Amino acid sequence: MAGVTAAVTHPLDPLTATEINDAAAIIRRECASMERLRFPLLMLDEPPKEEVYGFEPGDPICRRARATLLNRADGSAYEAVVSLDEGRIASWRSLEGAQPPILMEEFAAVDEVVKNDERWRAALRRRGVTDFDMVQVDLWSVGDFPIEGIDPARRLVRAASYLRYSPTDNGYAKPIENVVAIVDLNENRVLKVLDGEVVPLPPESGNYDAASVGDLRTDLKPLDIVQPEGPSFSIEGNLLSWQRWSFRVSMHPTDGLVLHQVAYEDDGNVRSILYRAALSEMVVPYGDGTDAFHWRNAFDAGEYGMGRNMGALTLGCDCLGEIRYLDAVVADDDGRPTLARNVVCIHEEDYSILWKHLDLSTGSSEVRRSRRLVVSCIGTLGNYEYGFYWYFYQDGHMEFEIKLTGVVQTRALPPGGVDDYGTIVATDLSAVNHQHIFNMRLDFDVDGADNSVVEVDTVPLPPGEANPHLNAFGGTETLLASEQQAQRIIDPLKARYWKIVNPSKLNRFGRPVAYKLLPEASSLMLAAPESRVAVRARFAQKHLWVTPYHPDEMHAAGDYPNQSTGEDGLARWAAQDRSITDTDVVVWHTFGVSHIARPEDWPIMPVERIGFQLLPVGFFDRNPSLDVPPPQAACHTGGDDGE
Ligand SMILES: [Cu+2]
Repeated sequence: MAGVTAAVTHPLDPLTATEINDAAAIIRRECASMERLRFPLLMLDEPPKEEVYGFEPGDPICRRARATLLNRADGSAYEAVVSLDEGRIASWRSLEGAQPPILMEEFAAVDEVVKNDERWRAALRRRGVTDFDMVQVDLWSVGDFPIEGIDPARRLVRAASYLRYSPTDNGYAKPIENVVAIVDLNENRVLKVLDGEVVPLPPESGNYDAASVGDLRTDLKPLDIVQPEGPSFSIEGNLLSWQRWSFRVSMHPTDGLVLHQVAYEDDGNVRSILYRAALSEMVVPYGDGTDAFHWRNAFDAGEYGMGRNMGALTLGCDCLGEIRYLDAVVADDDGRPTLARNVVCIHEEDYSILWKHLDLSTGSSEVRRSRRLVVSCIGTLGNYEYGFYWYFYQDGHMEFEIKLTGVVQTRALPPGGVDDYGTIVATDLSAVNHQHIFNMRLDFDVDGADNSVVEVDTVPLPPGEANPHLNAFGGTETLLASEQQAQRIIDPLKARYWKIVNPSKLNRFGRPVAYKLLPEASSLMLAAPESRVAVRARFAQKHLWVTPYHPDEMHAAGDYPNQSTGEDGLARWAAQDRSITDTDVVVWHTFGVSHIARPEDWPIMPVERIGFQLLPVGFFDRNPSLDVPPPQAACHTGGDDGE
């Protein structure tokens, strides 16, 4: 099988096109009787951590593929691990009661099957819509809301409709209100059409393309980013190196952008920080109580596949400057490799000052420019765009940011009507209240695998001998010893953060080396804890969870949230209350945006951002960026008499 792994130089390299073909062929051979076999997921089965850490260049690499399979003929689903070296299925299990994520072909199928349904056509005619080709049909996962007369074990989606007068129109300007089709995906037919109150189409256009806008600004002068000697980073396969940082970048069909083995070279030693960092799940619950909306909740990672919905990025548009791209080879619904071009963009940015001081006694000043490395990708999930941005800085800190943009989800209002659940953004058009709640899985290995997590609050010291003037304050540290103790929320008034420490690696001050997770202020799930969506997204009840590493625990709402009832995921695992001290910990961070739309979010939403930072705390002995050179002579002299 040497040919299979010819292009593979590291155990974490994503599956090659050949490997995807081989894995699918091995599975198909075993499943010859399944006429409508599909591959909702097919990707690298990530090797055990010990194997990765023990790997030396040139070592033989054991390659396995992991597939989630759906037999559309009977709705049965399976999970298979394929040994590519041995050319056989290494493990196989039936996924009783689980619905794999929605297939790409199902999006197209739903459009067709809905448009051919007489009940749906009648509902549209009742609203004066007769040109069905101009209707945009959006597919929505169904969650686990009971639907009268329909067996929840079927593979189901709902479909909402929008009218376009021209093919390039923004359909969300014209929601065809109160018409919802329920579709059985395996049987390819509409089971039911909800046809509620008729609401006229809102009158205004929501188009935002340059031709529709017309009068464009004319006072923008060119801004060119020039790096005459090229960028300062290097890419070897999936390994990226820049300014002492190194890490592996890949695209996972569910998680999207994945970083592996994030490390920093400190005085010749490559020191690990994170083994793996990626989105584990996200949910977009809508806060509208009506029949046409209350069920709308998208688990965009597990139900639709964040990585499968990444777009190709364009130079000068999505990224500016001296750009390098990474392509991804992804398996399609039939287990065939397809090339997703330019899905990851890598570039450097000037980011203002890194540090500065003007010595007032001499007038001399030292200042350094901050350069940051940006690794980004942008997914389109229905009406929304999510940009995922990792930033690496020269002082050993890193930042993760999600940029939210796209078109807000809308409903049509009766003429002159009001909306309790949203913001009116155009005549008789409301943008519905909703949240975007993300969960990042951060598998820390701070200077080694065995870490602990400490909560730090900055609080006043109690009055008394140590605080006679009542001004003293400090950081109080609480070790989070077990999974139950580690379910925490933010507290901005205490400047709360969480430190991931290595208890057996002390710095020169005798303190364990650490990185801290600095959260931003954000709300948690606003739907009641007993609501269907909250039960299915229990990860959204806390900002912080910590678990001991387990290879099967990858996704905060379980591997298969589509039509799930909410049993699987973080809350279930953490109920074991396992010890999380001085062990291989995984930190799960929940954060999000509670989006009450502004009129300015229409017809397309300017980017809103949310994220977190990871900063070294005693990981280095001092500011690790003293050796960043001044960009020009004037930056480290200054002052008339400073020379
Ligand atoms: Cu939003």
